[in-house]
Amino acid sequence: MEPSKDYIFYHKGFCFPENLITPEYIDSLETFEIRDSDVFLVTFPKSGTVWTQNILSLIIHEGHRNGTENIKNMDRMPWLEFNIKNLDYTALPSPRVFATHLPYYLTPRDLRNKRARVIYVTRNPKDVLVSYFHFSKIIDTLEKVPDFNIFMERFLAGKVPGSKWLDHVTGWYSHAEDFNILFLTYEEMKKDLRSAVLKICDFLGRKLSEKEVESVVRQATFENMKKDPRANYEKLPEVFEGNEEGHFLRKGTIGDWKNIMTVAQSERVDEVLKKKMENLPIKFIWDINDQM
Ligand code: PPS
Repeated sequence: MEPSKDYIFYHKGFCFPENLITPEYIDSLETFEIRDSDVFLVTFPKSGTVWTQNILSLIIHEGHRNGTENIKNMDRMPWLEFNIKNLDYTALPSPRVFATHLPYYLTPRDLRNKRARVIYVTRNPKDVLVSYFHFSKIIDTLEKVPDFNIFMERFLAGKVPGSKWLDHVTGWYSHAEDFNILFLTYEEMKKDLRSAVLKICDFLGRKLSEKEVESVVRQATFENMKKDPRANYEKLPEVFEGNEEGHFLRKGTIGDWKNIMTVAQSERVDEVLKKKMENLPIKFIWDINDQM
């Protein structure tokens, strides 16, 4: 079962969701004017984007941290390539933060001149795959694929927005020297959120007091984000169906793949990915009880 052409298209070798972006807009991003203070949060889908967005917002905006501002993360930190609300990005106050799933070679040219900062977050691909499968059931812009096995084969073949997981991650890691970039993993954030927050503060050159760091960490836990309407993506734009069954913040853990994948499916992912993953400078962990 091939993906429906109504849901995806390819441009410059990369798979995009059909209704959220045009090839012309993608091309225009090459010359997107960036500011030195900009931060670009880059991920393959379902790798911890919204989580890191929330952490960034809590670090950068005191009003978010102390609860005096009620601005949703998705409004404050828009998607670079999916400008669904037609915002004027030049009118956003500095520092601007953009989220993006773009591969390294489609990002604004000046990012590759080491202007602005990039934070790249990776997650182990089995949890990405399972999260993606569930997400496809609650979002209008993805084709619903009831059979996990079919979704898995599409994921492995790169026939989903974001293309092949391994290409995305390898591309960014192997071009690290072109960017001013911080690499993080979902798993290290889950295992030691405080250290990840401190790494981000350091990268951004932000000095927070001990109390402020504590406040960021507390508000960025899965449980607290789920309750926070600024961060939980429960009221999403019209692209979502308002589906009662699924939540954007679904499980938020490491190793949920074991609850859905059979041994054969897990081996199939290993067969396609694991050998090549050994070349990446990342220590992947696959279970919440594994040590970093
Ligand atoms: S998207 O659609 O690409 O922007 O999705 P993304 O935000 O990258 O990934 C969604 C998954 O991240 C989980 N999440 C969290 N996990 C742990 N702690 C916190 N605070 C947190 N916030 C979001 C979210 O639950 C999705 O993972 P799954 O496995 O589906 O729960």
